[in-house]
Parts: sequence; structure tokens; C-alpha cells
Amino acid sequence: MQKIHIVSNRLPFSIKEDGENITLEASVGGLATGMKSIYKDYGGTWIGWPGIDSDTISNDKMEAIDNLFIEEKCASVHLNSEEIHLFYEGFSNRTIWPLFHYFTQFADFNQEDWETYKAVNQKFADAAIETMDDGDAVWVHDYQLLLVPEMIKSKKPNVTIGFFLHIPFPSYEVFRMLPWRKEIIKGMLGADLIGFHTYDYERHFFSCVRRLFGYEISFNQIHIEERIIIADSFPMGIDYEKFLKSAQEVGMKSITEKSELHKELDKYFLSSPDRKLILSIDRLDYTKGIPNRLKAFARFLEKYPEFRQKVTLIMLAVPSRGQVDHYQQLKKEVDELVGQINGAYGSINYTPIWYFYRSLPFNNLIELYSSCDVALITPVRDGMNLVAKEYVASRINNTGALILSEMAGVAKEMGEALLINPVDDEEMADCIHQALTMPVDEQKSRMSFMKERIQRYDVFKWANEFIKSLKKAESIQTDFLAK
Ligand code: GDG
Repeated sequence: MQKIHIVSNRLPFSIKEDGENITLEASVGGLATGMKSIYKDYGGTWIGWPGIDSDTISNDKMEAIDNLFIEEKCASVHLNSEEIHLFYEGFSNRTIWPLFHYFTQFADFNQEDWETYKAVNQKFADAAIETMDDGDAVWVHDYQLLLVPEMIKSKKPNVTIGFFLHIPFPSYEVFRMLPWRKEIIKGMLGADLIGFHTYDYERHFFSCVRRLFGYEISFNQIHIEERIIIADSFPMGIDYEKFLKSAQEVGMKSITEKSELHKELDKYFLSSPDRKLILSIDRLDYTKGIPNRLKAFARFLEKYPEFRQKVTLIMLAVPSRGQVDHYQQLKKEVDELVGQINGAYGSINYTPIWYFYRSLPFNNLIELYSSCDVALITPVRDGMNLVAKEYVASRINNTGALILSEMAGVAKEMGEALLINPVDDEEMADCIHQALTMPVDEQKSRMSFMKERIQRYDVFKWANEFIKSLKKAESIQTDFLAK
């Protein structure tokens, strides 16, 4: 294996403009962190969309931006507003996203979106092909690019291709609803290694391959004529040390060094010794189960009145995909629910829910993780959910309790969390009570087991394990052809 390249929908930098001056700011998200070491160490290029519609800026400006990306070893795939609308908001987020998260009633099946999805996938594949030499490897990411592996393989059979899906892969009964189901599976099967967060997603994928194509599958290998394709699970981790260290630094700050948010949190706890905080953080997405969570919190306040005035839910909802109508409706529903609950249970000196509809800087995120007694993470479906891992990593003294939906991929690794069914308000309300009254010894014991696990399998280990398997897939294929 010579170089390793990365292909993802977005490049790992955002464009900052200050008058005539344009700069790139590195993303700090999980994927960017995990991949940076890979493509730089292996001398590859990162191929993706720069984050700006190509028809909204001049050619000169686009060229200047492209050059900045080239300096960072990135290659831009240009997409215009119509392509973004039909490929990204359309097929990716109105078809694949809801269907793969079992929101079948939200899934649109639109021929024009599909045609654009194919054309845009071809653009990404062409950009990758142009960058690669025979003997290189490429790691393609996520549901926006399901067709890219086959598009690369058909023109460059001598590169090794890895594909990782960051969202769930649904069961066959749901997947079969997709009119283009065979094309999607064929697209993925262009890869030599296909990775999922959990074994369940992998199993669903095998079942679709078997039913739609009848290919032979033994253990985790699919045999298609002269090719062997491996599928496996790689639960994505976080940069554990970064969260731990940041939380330790937050703990050591003097009053004058503290942020406004941190001072407010301190004031809240000082106002009464038995006050508690519950934390909820997600993108505002219907898969994250936010309305159910709010209803369960209201049920908790109704059922356990002794906790009124004492427990506040801090809810951070990060704006997301605002162009898609289901997200606009969700925003309205959440706003109304928060208003109703605060109206019903609030008083002059007590607000049951502190609601932030925005993104907060990283240091505020750490302050929230460190200060909140309970994390309430209750998606209806979630490929993994990194917030759960970040909360655990940031609990420096091992106190705190994690309430977690059994529908999130991360639940498979967090047996010590309080696992709940995200649509069961009653169970969730009781779990909130259990979390708030959990003895400290029990909190510490549960937390330390979870911590140890996520420390061992962090984002760097995840990326390295995937690359190790990709190399193995390459040698299995070479041995097979030599026979
Ligand atoms: C997809 C899959 C899978 C959130 N608010 C702020 C902020 N965040 C950061 C968190 C965390 C990330 O965003 C969210 O990651 P999740 O994993 O929870 O969820 P998705 O965005 O849906 O990600 C998911 C993931 O891909 C990886 O494969 O786990 O299942 O849906 O890292 O910390 N960061 C900052 N401010 C915020 O306000 N700085």
C-alpha cells in the first residue's frame, strides 16, 4: 500500500473570510481528528467539498480557495447550489438519512434527486481517480458517497478501497423500500473493506447482499467472482486524552479565568446545595429523540414533585439542515414543548429547562460535561453517538450518571449506563430519578468501567484498526488471485 487518500462529503477545514482575506480553519470534529493522522502520515490527499457553492463566488475567488486547500493536501470537489440542493439536502438527507434511521414516513423517493446523487458521486470518484496511482488506497466516508467505491473500482481496479458508514445500516425490510436498493449495494461492494459502527449494522448489510444478489457469504467475507469483500464493525471512538485534559484544565481554573457560562453554573449550584443539572446535547435532528426526552423530563417533574425547583435540564440543540422541512417542523415542536414545560413548572427563581439553540465553543462544551450530574442521551436511532463518550471522558472524578438510549450504537459499548427505550416516557422519568439518587460509589464504579473502555479504543485506535484491516483485505485479495 503506497499512499492512503480520504474521500468525504466535507473537507476538514472551514473557509473564513475577513474582507479580502481568506483563510482556512481546521475542523475539530471526530472524523477530522481521526483522519488527519492517517492521510498526512501516509502522504495522501483528502478529497471533498470545500463548503461553498461554486456558483455563488467568482472564479478567481474559487481558485484562491482551491490553492489554500492544495497547501493543506486537500482537493476540492466543486458543487453548485442546485447540486447541493438535490444531492445533499435531497437524496442524502431526504432519502437515505430518514430511511437508514427507520423514519420511513419521512423518506422521499425522487428520481431527480437520485440522478443528481449519482452525478455528484461520480464527481467525487473522478476527483479521487485523478489523485490516485495504482497500489494506493482510499478511505471513503459515509452515506452521501455510497456509490463512490464502485465508481472508483471500475476505473482503478488496482487501488484498495475502504468504506465506512457513520449511520445505521437498516434491516432488509426497511432497506428494500428504496427503489435504487440494488445500485446502492453495488456501489458499496466496490470497496474491499466495508466498516460499520456495530455488528448489527454489518449483519443487516449481509442480509441485504444475500437477498438482493444471492452472493455467497462466509464469516465476514463476500465472494463475488474474482473478488473478496470484507465487512466488519469498527466502533468509532473519541480523542479521549483531549477531553480528559480539557476537563482537568477546567477544574483548575480560578474564578477570574472562568467563562461567563461557567460562572453561571457555579452560581446555580451555590444557590442551594441539593441542586442538580441534567445535560442534553445534540444536533437538532428528529433522530435524536428530543421531543420524547422533553416529555419524559416533564413526566419526571410531575411524578417526583420533590425535585421541582432543584433540577434543571440544560438542553443544547445545535442548528442543523434547516433547509429540510422536517427539521423546521421539529424546531417548532421543540420550541413549543420547552415553552410549555417552563410555563407549567417554572417559577420566578426556577427555570426547569435552559435551552440553547446554537453551537457553543469547545471550552463551554467541556464546562457542561464537567458540571452536569446526569447526561440524558436518548436518540430514537443513532449510528454511534459520540456525545455519550465525550461526557464519560470528561468526568475526571468518575461521578455522574449516563442515561442512554438502547437504540444508539454506543449502547453496545456502555453496558454500565442506564439503558432506556427512548419512546418510553415512564421508564425514562424513572431512570432520571434513579440517576439523580444513585449512590456515589455506584456512579464511580459504573463510570470507571465505561471510561476504561473508551480510553482503550479511542479515535486513533479506531482509524488504525480500520487501516490494519484494509491492508489485510489487500493481502487476502492478492493471495486469492495468486491461487
Ligand atoms: C454522525 C452520526 C456518529 C455538538 N454540539 C456542539 C459540538 N458538538 C459535537 C459533539 C460531538 C459531535 O458534535 C456530535 O457527534 P454525534 O456522534 O453525537 O452525532 P452526529 O453529528 O449525528 O454524527 C453519529 C457520528 O456521525 C460519528 O460517526 O456517532 O451516530 O449520526 O463530537 O461534541 N461541538 C461544539 N459545540 C457544540 O455546540 N464545539
